[in-house]
Order: sequence, then structure tokens, then C-alpha cells
Amino acid sequence: MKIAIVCYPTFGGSGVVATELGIALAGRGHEVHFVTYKQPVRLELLSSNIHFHEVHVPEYPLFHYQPYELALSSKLVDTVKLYGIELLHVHYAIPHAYAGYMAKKMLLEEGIYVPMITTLHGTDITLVGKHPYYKPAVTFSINKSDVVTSVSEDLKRSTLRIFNIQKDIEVIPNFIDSKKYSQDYTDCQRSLMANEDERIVTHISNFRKVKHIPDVINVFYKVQEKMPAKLIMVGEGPEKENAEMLCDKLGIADKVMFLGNSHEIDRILCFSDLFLLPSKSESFGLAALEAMINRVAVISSNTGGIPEVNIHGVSGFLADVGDVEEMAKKAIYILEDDTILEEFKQNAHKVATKFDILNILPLYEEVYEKAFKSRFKNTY
Ligand code: GMT
Repeated sequence: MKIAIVCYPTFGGSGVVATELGIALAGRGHEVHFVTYKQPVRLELLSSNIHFHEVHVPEYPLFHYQPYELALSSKLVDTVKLYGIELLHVHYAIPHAYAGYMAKKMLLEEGIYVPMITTLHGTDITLVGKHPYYKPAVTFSINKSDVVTSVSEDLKRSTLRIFNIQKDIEVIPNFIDSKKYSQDYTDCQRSLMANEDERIVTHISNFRKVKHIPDVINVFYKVQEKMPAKLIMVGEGPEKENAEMLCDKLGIADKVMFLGNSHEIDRILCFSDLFLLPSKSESFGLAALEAMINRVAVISSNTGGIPEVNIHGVSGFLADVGDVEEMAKKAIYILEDDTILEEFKQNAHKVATKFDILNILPLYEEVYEKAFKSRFKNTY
């Protein structure tokens, strides 16, 4: 099938999922066309069946806000016509589902019907999408999608609670390619990061408020009081500077490394012992899943879709949002004992393999098939 994928090309989870999905679909023989404003960060190789089409938004001084949706929908129309695209898969409702629907309508005017799948990722619903300024447009574009998928059961429930949705929402969880993580990968170079006797705690995110970064640091503060430890902070975002200041204030700056955005997530996770994800809201927690497949135990909040990924007492522990005491207690419990740590690490890996792409990709192919067939009855 010829599929156009629209996503954010950044380090954010929705862009990562969309990119990995596109790469995997190409591996199965589909022709995949990414349509976005920059080459997606995880898309390192273009090939005969992976294409990238850049959306340009020419600056015009009259516009206080440059019209990205307009440029995207026009680009989609052109791409569909030029490459014979058979299906649009848009990741993150805002503004992609809206632009996708406009492209669909324009194409229909020319007698071309292209079904649209919308995948809801989290903040497009729970944070940004529900704002009264966006809500009517988000509701409309979800209802006008041919198939709607959400990355967790919890996100589906939130969507149905927040919006007036008339469509079925299919839950297709996020995934990882477990083949990429070989059992006997030994070249971790752990010694570059920490001494032999130190535990390594890691956090990866876009450092937005929703990630509760101070909780990461406060949990780590309590951990390092009990044992030698290092904290590795990966990512960039608005809360990073405050985080650096907090480490300084607590006198732990020498134990915390801020690495910025990294293309070497797997390498960092490879030598990590524990991953912290104390988010205020999280529809799935892809970062936790990536940690788990790398045999890293997880301490997280119990919000949103995280309990569907991090299994309490198995791959790690969950605690109420903001309960730093409990998170630290459980982190110390896991890290204090070599045998317990090893058990949690192995369990984390085992739980993560359930989300292997081999199990998840066919679910997407099924909804593509369903949407493709809908072209015979659906012409709105
Ligand atoms: O976590 C973020 O802020 C980035 C955001 C995104 O859209 O890129 O992540 C969301 O989608 C990911 C992929 O489906 C999920 O794993 C994250 O849990 C979700 N983030 C939130 O719900 C806060």
C-alpha cells in the first residue's frame, strides 16, 4: 500500500512512533511517504520505499501566524496526486487531523478518495486538544477520520470523556523493535558515566512541566543519600534550566549529567539501572518502554496509560503523582540489592517484549485494510 504519514519530526514520542512505524511498514513492502516540516529525527535512511516530503511555509509579513495547516494540506494533496498515495495516517490530532481532512475534501473534489487514519497520542487530547480554543476543531477532525486509534486504553477513555466522539476508537499500543536489542550487547561503556560501585538512574523527556522534573531530582536526591549514584538527564525543554538550578541548590550538581537531546538513547539505557518517569500525565510512556526493553527497571507515577506499560511490582513500581517519598523508597528497594535489581531488570525486558513491533504492526495493517475498504461506502 502507498501510505503518507504525517507527524511531528521531533524527539517527542508521537514522532518517534510514527517514524518507527513507517520504517517497519516499508520493511513489509509498503511504500511510505513522510510529510512534515523537517526530516524526522529517527529517520536516518531514506530508501526506494521510504520518502520524505518537506512542508515549506513561506514567511509573509502580513501573517502574524504562518499558516502551517494550509501548507500541509496543500502538500498532502500534491503528494497524493503525484505518488498515487492510497491512505493518510496522521499522528497527533493537532493540527494534523484537521489538515488531513481538508486534504481529503480537496482531493474528493477531483474524484480522488483517500481514507484517513488518525492516531491520538496524548497531549493532543489531554493537554492541548481540550483547550476551548481548539476543542471544536479537534472534535470535528476526530469524528471525520475514517479510523481513529489511540495508544492506550486510558487515552481512549479520556478522549471519550473529554470530547463528543461518535467514532469507535481502536487501541493500538505503542511498540518497540526488540530485535534491535541483542541479549549479549556488552559494549555499553558504563565506565564513561559512573564508577563501578555507582548505580545509574536515568530520565529522558522533553522537559515540559507535565514531566514533573523536580520529582525526578528529588527522588534521585534521596537515592544518592543512601548509595553512590549518578543521574543522567536526557532531553531538552523549558524546565531544563530550573532542573539544573535545583541540582545546584541541593548540592548534587556533580552527580547529575544533563546530556541534551541524544541520538544514542539505547546506548545510554544500556548502562542504566533505573528509569524515572514521575509525569503528571502520560498517555503511554514510550520512554519507559524503551528503558524496559533495554533491561532498565522503572519507577513511575500511576497516571494515564503508564500502568498499562510499567507493571507494579514486576517491571518496577508505580506511585501517586507527586509522591516523591514513595518513589524514592521503591527506587532504593530496587537499587540496594544486586539480586533484586537484576530480577526487576529481567522482568522489565520480559514485559517490554509484549509490545514488540511484530505483535503491533499487524494491528495497524488491519485498520489500514479496513479504512481502505471504506472507500467504497464513504465519500463525505
Ligand atoms: O511526552 C510528550 O510530551 C511528547 C508526546 C508526543 O506527542 O510526542 O508524547 C505523547 O505521545 C507518546 C507516544 O504515543 C506517549 O508515549 C506519551 O505518553 C505522550 N505524552 C503524554 O501524554 C504527556
